[in-house]
Amino acid sequence: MTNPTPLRVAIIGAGMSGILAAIKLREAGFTEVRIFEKAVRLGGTWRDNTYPGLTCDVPSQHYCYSFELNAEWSRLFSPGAEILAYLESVATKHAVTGLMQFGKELVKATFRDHEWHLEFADGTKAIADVVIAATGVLHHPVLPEIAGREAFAGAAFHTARWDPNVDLNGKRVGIIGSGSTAIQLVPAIVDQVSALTLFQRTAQWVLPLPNPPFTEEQKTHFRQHPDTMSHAYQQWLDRIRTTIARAVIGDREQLEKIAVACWDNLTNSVPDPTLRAKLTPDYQVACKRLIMSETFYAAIQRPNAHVETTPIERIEPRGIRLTDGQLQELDVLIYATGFDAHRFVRPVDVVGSAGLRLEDAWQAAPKTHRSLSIPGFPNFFMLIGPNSPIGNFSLIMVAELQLAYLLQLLAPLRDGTCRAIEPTPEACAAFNREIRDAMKDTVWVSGCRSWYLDKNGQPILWPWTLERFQHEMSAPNLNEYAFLN
Ligand code: NA7
Repeated sequence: MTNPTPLRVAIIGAGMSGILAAIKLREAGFTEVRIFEKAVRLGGTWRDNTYPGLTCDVPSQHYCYSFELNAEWSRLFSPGAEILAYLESVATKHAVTGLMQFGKELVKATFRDHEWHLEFADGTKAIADVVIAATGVLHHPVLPEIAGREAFAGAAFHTARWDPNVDLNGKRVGIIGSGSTAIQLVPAIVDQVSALTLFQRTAQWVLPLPNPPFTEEQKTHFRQHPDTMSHAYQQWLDRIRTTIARAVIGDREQLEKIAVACWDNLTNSVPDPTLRAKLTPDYQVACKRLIMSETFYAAIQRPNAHVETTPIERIEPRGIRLTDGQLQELDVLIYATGFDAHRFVRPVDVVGSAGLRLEDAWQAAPKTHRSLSIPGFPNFFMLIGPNSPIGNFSLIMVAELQLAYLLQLLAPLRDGTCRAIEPTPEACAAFNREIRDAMKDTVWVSGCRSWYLDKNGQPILWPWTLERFQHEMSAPNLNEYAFLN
């Protein structure tokens, strides 16, 4: 059957996965594709984060589109600005920037009469047959609930809202938080500031991965022999797949190897027993997202750096008051306090068939069928949704696998066999039961606080191997879906 009118696809978000969706949909012959982006520029997390020291914690030769390998990466783990420039160049090369509408913040999406009615913050509206939410995971910065936050007299901002106009030279700078962001930021600014205080609530395990530059000879070689880039892409994937990715889902031997490497790194790098004790985590390695840094321990031992582990009482105009009564005086306060990774497409008010609101469907926790779709929300799909394999894999690779699955799922809509598709409640419930049962073998539930865990303590990750994910994404099982006319 041939559908006389082309499917209208609305992609929400012009970050890594939105760009990918547009490229692949156009390649597959979809002609009515639009990307609605709330910001004024594409790039998602790589647009929003500009703090000094920002790199991706997945090697660049693998953190890229498999169909756009890049010979120009400057380093093993390239800086954020380079990744943003890469995304811009890929979008331009594949001519999808013209599909983007900027300043379009989706506030409401309602499924009515087989169509999605989209409403934007600027008062405009649009209609689509299919919505793909490519809204990212680490998108909503979290500011800590600490009394007096508004009282601070100096400059204060979240790392994802970096203020380039604040000069850190010679300033007393405080950083709250000790996740990947803080650990990248400390070495980048410590030599610039007069005093740096890291307010650490929880110590981190740190794997000492070096970040060497690629030489001009290497880059020339990559340009002349593109197969070496494909080889490197696959090699990194294999390395991640067989080490950290196995360790976190129950491979004790791999976990032990990583634990030893982190422990050796700490003991070899931090001779002072008092500081070492402060920096020693009291939970299993990789329970929180593992931190990769070869420079943090050296940086935090500079004479002007200090790790503060006494809990924060409140924020005052002159600095941070600790629970022991001490005041740490600061000129600039930086919140490296992470993101709300559990909102997904929310706060968009998504209203499915029969008036079902996503906020209500997800009241207990965000649940999807195979990370992509939700019963009661026809023709609504997500990329990097709940329970995607986000732990240490390249999210670009993950999105590529999901998109290949999604394209197959869209086939009956496109050829007019049906007008709407949604997963059955039974299939979705079975998938989530399996996920929940498998989580008990993972390191993420071994006893630590992390952004991986939802409010019920359930990880939002994929508890199995990459091979299983690749297999499941290779073709949809159509028995898991309802096809509506
Ligand atoms: P993370 O990894 O969520 O880290 C946030 C940090 O902020 C973490 O150390 C938290 O301590 C700390 N935090 C949060 N709230 C508070 C309060 N109220 N008081 C003190 N400390 C607080 O975010 P990142 O931006 O570093 O990294 C996010 C991801 O980006 C990362 O995993 C990579 O995938 C890239 P806690 O550990 O909860 O005690």
